[in-house]
Amino acid sequence: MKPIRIVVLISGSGSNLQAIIDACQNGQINGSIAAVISNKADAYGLTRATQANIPTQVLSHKEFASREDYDGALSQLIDKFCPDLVVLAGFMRILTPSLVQKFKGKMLNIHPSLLPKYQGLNTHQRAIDANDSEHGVSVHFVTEELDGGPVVLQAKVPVDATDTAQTLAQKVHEQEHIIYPLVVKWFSERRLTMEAEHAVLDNQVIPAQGAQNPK
Ligand code: NHR
Ligand code: GAR
Repeated sequence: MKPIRIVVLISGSGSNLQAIIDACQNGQINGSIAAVISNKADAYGLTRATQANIPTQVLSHKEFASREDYDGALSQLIDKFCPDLVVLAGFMRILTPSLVQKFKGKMLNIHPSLLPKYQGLNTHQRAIDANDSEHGVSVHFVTEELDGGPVVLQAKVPVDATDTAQTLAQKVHEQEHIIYPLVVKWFSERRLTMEAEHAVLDNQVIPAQGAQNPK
């Protein structure tokens, strides 16, 4: 099977990027990262990419007058690398409907909550404030609805009485680095698709809480 080409979009530390780099290198994912694009010039993930000999690009949203202009430039930049899959890994800019449409079924995001709970930002503090006993992370296909696309896989972590947003984020991160490479592996094996707003794995529609017996 032909290895897939992946473009990863980041804004920050890139620990999920690192997990995907490692999974490409050890053969878990049937593919390679063609480029890493950041909207922030000082994102540590750019250093991680360079260390792995992956081309990097910075496209700062501050240099564009509107979201439409930025996403037009971003779309062209992504296209240069001819990706089969675009992975949002801590990318912090909301994408316009036209960009999302263009990569429909080929764009994944990792969001630090048990969706549909806590769409948007500041999820760890919101889970603590709500006294939730469990929290977690979701990988989903990106659609026009922010954090609203079909869920592929979730992982749960317990919320302890002593947890702060920081300690909870750490626990969630450990799970992120397991589930994101696994989902990209499925995509690389052509087992995972999006059909009519549903995520489909091995020809079965994935339920709202994500795939249940992931392998
Ligand atoms: N775009 C679309 N259309 N759909 C999604 O599901 C998207 C998306 C873009 C990013 C990641 C998302 C997350 O996992 C994501 C999913 C940024 C914001 C945000 O409010 C919200 C959600 C996500 C990413 N960004 C501010 C903005 O004005 C900027 C915040 C900042 O720079 O710190 O774009 O949570
Ligand atoms: C991750 O926890 C991811 O779930 C979250 O940002 C972190 C990025 O970490 N994503 C969002 O909050 C998207 N709005 P990383 O840069 O180390 O991969």
